[in-house]
Amino acid sequence: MILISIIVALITLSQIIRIFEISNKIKNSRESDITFKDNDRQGKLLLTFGFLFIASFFLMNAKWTKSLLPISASEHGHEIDLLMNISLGLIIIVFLILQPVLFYFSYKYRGVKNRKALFITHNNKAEIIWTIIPGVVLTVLIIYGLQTWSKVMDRSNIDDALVIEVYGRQFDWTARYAGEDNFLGNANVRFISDANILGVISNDSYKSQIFNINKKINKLKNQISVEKNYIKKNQLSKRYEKMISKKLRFSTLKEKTPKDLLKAADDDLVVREIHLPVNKKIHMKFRAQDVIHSAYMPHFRVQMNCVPGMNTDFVFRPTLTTEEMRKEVKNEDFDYVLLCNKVCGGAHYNMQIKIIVESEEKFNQWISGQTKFALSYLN
Ligand SMILES: [Cu+2]
Repeated sequence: MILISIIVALITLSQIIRIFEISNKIKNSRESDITFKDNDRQGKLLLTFGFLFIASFFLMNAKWTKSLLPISASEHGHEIDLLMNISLGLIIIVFLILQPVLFYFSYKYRGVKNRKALFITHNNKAEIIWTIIPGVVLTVLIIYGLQTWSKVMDRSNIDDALVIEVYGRQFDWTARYAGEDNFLGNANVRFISDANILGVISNDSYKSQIFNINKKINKLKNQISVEKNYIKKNQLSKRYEKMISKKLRFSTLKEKTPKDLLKAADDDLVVREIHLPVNKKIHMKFRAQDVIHSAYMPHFRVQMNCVPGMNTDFVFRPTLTTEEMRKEVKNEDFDYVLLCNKVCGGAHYNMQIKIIVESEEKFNQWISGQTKFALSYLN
């Protein structure tokens, strides 16, 4: 139906143009001739369009301004907002001066009988003015932007920051707190198992992996010793060799991990909900398992890509607790959230984890109730 309508519309249009051409022929005038009546009509149309255009700007502003970023709840968030507001403000001011003038002048200086256009080929003064003013404004804006950026990305004095790892995979997030030593243990994708979804390398996770591999190796050994069929025996031997080299890989990975990092993993806490103490510096480190994800926390003005095989991080300080924010937005059910902001697959839209910002006492209470990584291997 849509296709047919388009075709019919096109045919109609071509017919109208033909009629126009024929009527011109009859009147003995050329198509390119422009009468003063045409000029007058075009000028008035431009003015009308200009009015509607500016009106639509105000209308869209009124309707959609609330869809911009939510209230900022982090220290650097206010600086990013200020930068954004100044840039956007300048653009709007220039827009509101230039656009109405453009349309008004098109109307005011439309072709009228006996009015002749001025013929100006060049004006140095005008050239200098319209080059220097935008040049200076843009330079100031860019320097200001770079300064804000380097302030936001500042990595000095982060030793006292609370270290949290955020781990993305299709389609959920897991967090790991560094524990009492505030030091995260190493992790590797080979160490991932049902009990260790982040692949943390510790003495316990190594032992558990080796235990499972040994079990498989022993089972294969027994199978090989009783197997009579030559082909099957061969297949089993190949699997046996693979298991042996797998075991070797685990040992190498463990040996490569410094002793203090192996220990550092023991007090790590793997959790499915992020808690942040208010007004404390957070050093968030990001990893991904499968594809590129992007950790986005709109209220904290934080977004960082999570890339498999690569470590990224961000330092920020939340300034409003969940309770305070609930009052601010007048919504009892409000919760901070970390969303995936990179289309990463089928359930991307639902890839999120709740964040709770609370007082330091409440935070300590919560974290003392979490299970240390080493203890998760006890049972
Ligand atoms: Cu994702």
